[in-house]
Amino acid sequence: MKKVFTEANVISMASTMSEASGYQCQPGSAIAVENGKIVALGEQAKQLDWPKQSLNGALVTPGLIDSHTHLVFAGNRASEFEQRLNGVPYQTIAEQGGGILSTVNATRTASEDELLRLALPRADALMRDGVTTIEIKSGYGLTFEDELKMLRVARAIEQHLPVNVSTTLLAAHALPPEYQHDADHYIDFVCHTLIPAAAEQQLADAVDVFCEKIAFSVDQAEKVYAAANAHGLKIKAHTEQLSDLGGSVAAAKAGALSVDHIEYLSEADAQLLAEFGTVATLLPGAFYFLRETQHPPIQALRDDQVPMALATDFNPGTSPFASLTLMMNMASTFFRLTPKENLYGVTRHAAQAMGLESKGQIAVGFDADLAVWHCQSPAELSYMVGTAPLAGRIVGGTWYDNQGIRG
Ligand code: DI6
Ligand code: FE
Repeated sequence: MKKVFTEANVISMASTMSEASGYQCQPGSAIAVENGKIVALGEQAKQLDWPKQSLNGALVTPGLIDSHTHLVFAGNRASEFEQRLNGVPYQTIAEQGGGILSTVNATRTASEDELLRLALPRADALMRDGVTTIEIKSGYGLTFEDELKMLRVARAIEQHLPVNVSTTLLAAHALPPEYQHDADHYIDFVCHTLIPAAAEQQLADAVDVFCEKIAFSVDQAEKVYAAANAHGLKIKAHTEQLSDLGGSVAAAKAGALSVDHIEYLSEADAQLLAEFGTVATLLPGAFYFLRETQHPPIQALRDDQVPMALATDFNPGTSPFASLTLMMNMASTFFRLTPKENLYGVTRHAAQAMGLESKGQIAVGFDADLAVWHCQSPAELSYMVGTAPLAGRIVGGTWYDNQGIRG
């Protein structure tokens, strides 16, 4: 339960973006952990007479946090991918009952065991990239039982793999066929039946809405946020992905932790996010896979000091990528984010986007969730893809090597 990790080149992220110290390497440092928490750093940690484990001069960052995934689902959408390559737009496929609804059919049919069997290797892939915490959304069930089933599967991942999972009820992801032309009644069902049940059974930490022309309106989203607030659940939102409906500001006003996608966010609304303290989550995998050309208003977000998070959005339709370091590379190539902004985006800012106050930094009192890299500088994490520089992860104070073997 007590251990000191020595010879660590620590990038703590324990300061805001604008203060320099958090991204400065502290070479040859030490991190003392006890009962899953960081209890001492540097000289203080070295002096403790506890069992020691040398990290041999490896780079140590906070464990990476993937703050937006849809990794519980059945089936795949390779044929839809092929359709799009033959010229059919994503929106048209969605309107014809394909898209999200095809994954809904496959997910409804799958048993809980089957969904878990499919989800575990996806979570494992993220972990091999240094991830220690994953947010997982429902949204492919769209019935009472199937949404709760998805959330139970997401929770179960934590029992099978050394990773922290937070769950999000995304029942307002698409209109289920049972409610066709009756979106308001579906939203009533989400607000008055599903959210209370998910909260009561402690299956959801947060609630999310896909606020878009092909999904739910700002008015409908606001009802869902009110129900989430009434039941003590956090709020996240998919907004301004395909068009500018003003959904981001509506979510921020309702207290959303983050607004995600935001390619079509206006610069004026970017400024409002700063006032509400909402995190702007960028999802470059979906941007890339949909061959989107509209860029999120990065410079406005930067100027207004809106914290930017970065996530995989791992899902079978628009972002089939289980690698957070690939997203870091894409954020730099597509959005010109710096490696420093990327690392904030997958650690400190990602923790903020999930409301996890004890994660995302290497500091006393924080959870002992760390990623250990065969790297000289943190820029390498955004630079080279597929060479797996991960030496291991420390989850709740316990070491796992890059094969996931506990040490
Ligand atoms: N936006 C997305 O990119 C995903 N969900 C959402 O609201 C797409 C999910 C899918 O196509 O299966
Ligand atoms: Fe998403």
